Amino acid sequence: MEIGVVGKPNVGKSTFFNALTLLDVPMAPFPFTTIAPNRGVAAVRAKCPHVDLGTPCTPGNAGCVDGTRWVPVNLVDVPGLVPGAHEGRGLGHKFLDDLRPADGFLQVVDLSGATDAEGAIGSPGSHDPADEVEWLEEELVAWASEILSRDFERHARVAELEGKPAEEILAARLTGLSISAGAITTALRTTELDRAHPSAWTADQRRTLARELLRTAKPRLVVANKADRSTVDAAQALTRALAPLPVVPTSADQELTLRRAARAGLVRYRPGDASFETLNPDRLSPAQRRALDEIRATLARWGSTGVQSALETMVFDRLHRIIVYPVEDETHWTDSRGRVLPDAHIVPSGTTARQLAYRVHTDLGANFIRAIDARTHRTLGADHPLEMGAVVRIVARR
Ligand SMILES: Nc1nc2c(ncn2[C@@H]2O[C@H](COP(=O)(O)OP(=O)(O)OP(=O)(O)O)[C@@H](O)[C@H]2O)c(=O)[nH]1
Ligand SMILES: [Mg+2]
Repeated sequence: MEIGVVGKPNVGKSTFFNALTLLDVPMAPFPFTTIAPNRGVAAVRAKCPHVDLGTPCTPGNAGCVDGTRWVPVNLVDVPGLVPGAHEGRGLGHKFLDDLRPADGFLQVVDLSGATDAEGAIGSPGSHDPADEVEWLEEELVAWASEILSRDFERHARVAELEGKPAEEILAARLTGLSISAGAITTALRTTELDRAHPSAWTADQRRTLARELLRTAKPRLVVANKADRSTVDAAQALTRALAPLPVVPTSADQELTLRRAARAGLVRYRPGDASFETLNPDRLSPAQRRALDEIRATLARWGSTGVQSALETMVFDRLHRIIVYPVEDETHWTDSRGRVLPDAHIVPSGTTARQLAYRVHTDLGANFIRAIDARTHRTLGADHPLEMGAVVRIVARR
């Protein structure tokens, strides 16, 4: 699972990325600080089933803190896009190719309205963050449409002669873009293109198709950053303007400060919390003290810094992912080596018992007999869709 962080320059994409990954990529108050994509690992929270079991877990891939499992999600931060990037403006848009495998995009905007389309700083409120959401979509559409159109007519003609359906032609053009066959079928249906003659589709028609494909296959969420410099009214106005696109107000800069302070042992704070506790007041400099006071004001106004919640809203609400735990022993919830609930898998909602078996190991999928819900000890058939938090034993032929 991978999520791309996109937006115009200087809105706080790298700060947001650093806050979630605790990496240290460059951030600065001017545009084009990031010139090549950054990759890192963030995490989403899920209640660990060990709480229900009453035995501590032995986590392998996802850490467990106080009954909360932190399940890894890949995050990619890219350079800023400007209007006309597909024509080479700013840093262009070639770097978007690094987002081909992304399952969805988090678009960071400057809620305080103090940065123009190129990322230059102006006075607060001088720019409407709703504008950049519109043109950024056009840039993404231009990118996807370019990928789709590369040598399209020639490939389409050959495929038509071989009697291949339009779906197959598109799937071949879009390899690596992480767009499912289902999404392609849906987009074709919505656009009502002549499926029998893809080679006759105009550039405009391919663009419409690219737009539909992005809409179905790459969900977006707007991260309204720099909320510490803005108001709840502004966030509500942006939410109304962009509906039904979800908007989550954040203060990435403050989340980063809190996570780093927690790592340094200065505060007790867990990402997503509504408050924090100062641990060693004597060790704080006056500047640190002021920063923490400002953060307290943000937390009081917004409930949290919003950063963790933006990621989780994307993963759970927009991308419909669930967390499931395969085990080998249905009583003790252990693997063959006696580790309790070792692996947390993040999978699309609707994933069946057999599909989970395939994810764990191809052999396990191929030799699947049945699964057992370790909570209820009930048998689950191959096509049984799993639920959030399911603990599952897979029974396979040896
Ligand atoms: N007030 C405030 N400033 C922030 C926040 N997040 C980031 N910033 C500041 O915004 C500036 C730009 O941050 P970056 O993270 O470098 O922005 P970016 O979008 O990655 O910029 P490019 O890589 O140039 O496209 C820096 O000075 C950050 O400290 C925030 O939540 N509140
Ligand atoms: Mg950056």
